[in-house]
Amino acid sequence: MKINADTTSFRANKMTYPQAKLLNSALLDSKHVDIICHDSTDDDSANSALLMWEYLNQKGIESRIILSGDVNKIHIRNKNADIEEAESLDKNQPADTVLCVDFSSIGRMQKNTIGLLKNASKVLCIDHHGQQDLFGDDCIEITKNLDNTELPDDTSLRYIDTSAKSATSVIYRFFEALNQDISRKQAFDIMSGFISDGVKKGIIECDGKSGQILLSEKFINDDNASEIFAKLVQKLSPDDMQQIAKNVDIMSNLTPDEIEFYNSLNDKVKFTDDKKVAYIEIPQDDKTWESLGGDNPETSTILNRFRKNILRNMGNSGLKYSVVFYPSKDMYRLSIHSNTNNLNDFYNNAIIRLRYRYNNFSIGGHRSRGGGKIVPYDKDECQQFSRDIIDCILDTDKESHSSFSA
Ligand SMILES: [Mn+2]
Repeated sequence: MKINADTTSFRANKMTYPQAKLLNSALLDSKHVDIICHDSTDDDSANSALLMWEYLNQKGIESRIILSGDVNKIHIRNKNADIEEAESLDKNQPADTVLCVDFSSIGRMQKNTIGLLKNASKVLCIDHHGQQDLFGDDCIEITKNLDNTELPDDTSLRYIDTSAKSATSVIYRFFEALNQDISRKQAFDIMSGFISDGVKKGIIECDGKSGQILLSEKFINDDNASEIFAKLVQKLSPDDMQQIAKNVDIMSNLTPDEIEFYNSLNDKVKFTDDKKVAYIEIPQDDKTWESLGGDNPETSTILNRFRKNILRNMGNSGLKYSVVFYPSKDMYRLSIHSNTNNLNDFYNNAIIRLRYRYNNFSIGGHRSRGGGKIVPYDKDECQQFSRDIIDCILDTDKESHSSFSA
């Protein structure tokens, strides 16, 4: 069932005691618990799994963590936990209890884990994603911030709070409801998932070198997030916070090849004649791009940093837009930053002009940053696409300028 409420008197979504008790007894009444993370497991999913694994371990319940993707890119404190990669999992293994952490959609499951779910005698879920197609109506899905008095009386083995900023913070609410004190180690894991997802959402910024964590206004105004953050910080040392910031700050953890690629962008950048637009085109068959693993968290962070930096450094000399064109799976993408705060006009113009010219064209985002894509036929079409986009940026810019002077 879905719980919606429009309330302005929100304090923080707590988990109710009956809800926590139901999940807890289902877990403790198990012979073995398989804790499944989502495909391309990230820090939030992995840390959620670790928190639950350690909890079960402490209670004498056998369990293991199943994660997938590039395990070396995940940051978890306790690497001695029982961790298995989904890629090497026996598909037909029977399961006793399955606990899904940080996903509730079949589309986010590594295919080898689906069998476990089907064979399990009990399936539990702790999540914060709105994309929910695994459990149908058989779940509690809290989609809005609720006042304490409005929390649902119903309970379910699948608990999804989409107002939570990370799956680890839903687990925080689980321990809180059970009146379990949070240890420093647990606080570290909860914070790791929290900061990692927060950075992705853009409500937190991290500097791995100084260990600084900057909270956006949006974050501070979110009672649920700021309450959990404040409670976790109390448990952690400045060194802990620095370590977490370092783990999440991708730019501080690049490989030598990635750093070389980042530095090479200065040679690759081109400018339009009027110097308003800086842009980079990475062709579909680019070997370096391929060797770095194509479009992934590292390469997209590098390109993002490049766009922001060049605007910051050259904004005073008239640069208004920075754009990168790059291949991504079967697509050709563009990402754009602008200091004009007026990209909406560009998106609208691009849609009018290019919608029928390109296969699967889409574009959009925020006023200062956004992106688009096509599914191209060949390399030539990619080049044509970047020319069309640049033309569209320049024309839109001229229009806005003439409307100012008019
Ligand atoms: Mn998450």
